[in-house]
Amino acid sequence: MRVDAVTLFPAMIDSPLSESIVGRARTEGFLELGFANPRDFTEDRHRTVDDKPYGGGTGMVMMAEPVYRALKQLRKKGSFVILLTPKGRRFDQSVALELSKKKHLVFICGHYEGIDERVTPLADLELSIGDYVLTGGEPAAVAVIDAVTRLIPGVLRKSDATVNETFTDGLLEAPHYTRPAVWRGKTVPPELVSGNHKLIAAWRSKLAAELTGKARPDLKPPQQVKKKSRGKAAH
Ligand code: 6GU
Repeated sequence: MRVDAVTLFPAMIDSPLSESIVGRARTEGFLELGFANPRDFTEDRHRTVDDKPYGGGTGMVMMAEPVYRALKQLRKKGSFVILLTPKGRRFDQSVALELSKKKHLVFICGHYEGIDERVTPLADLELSIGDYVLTGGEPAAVAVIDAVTRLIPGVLRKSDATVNETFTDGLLEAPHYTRPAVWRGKTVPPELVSGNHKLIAAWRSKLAAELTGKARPDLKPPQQVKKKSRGKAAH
């Protein structure tokens, strides 16, 4: 997958996405990450990218033209353009899964008080990562690109690693444990050391349901599809 970001601060995205699994995905060619800096698309001596807001108020607003030109250079046929903004659709695992199927994503990162509203129609989707205010779209881009990259087939070594995980089935995951079996007097649930795979699976399902009910009662597991009754239907 190709991903580009329009940002005044490319290092805020490039650096965190050079580590760990996403860093490896980049060196192995699963993810190609590029940047366009609106500052490089200015023509005045000071390379101006922001100005005072019309109507007054605090802070500065990113000007439309340098963002437009940066985007114009990056956008190809089939590109999907995402504007990162706190007023966007809330990002979640289902959005990550949709985005992981695209060939080319372009993220527009606002900074300062935001971007001139007239660039909004250039985006296919406005996206927010939650109800709080960041200094800019860059940390949000990092979160979204991370969540999307690990869903690209081949990025995670265990092919089923994204199947049973938190949120994919609408539940939180059961807790994990590793050695030692007794740590500072605390033991591991006996089911997990039983060697009985059915028992382990049943324990994990039960714990996942309990944990979700306690920690995130707002997360409703998908409705079980009712089994069709056999033989009695008219067709
Ligand atoms: Cl996408 N941008 C900013 N600046 N703040 C945010 C956000 C995005 N998502 C949540 N807060």
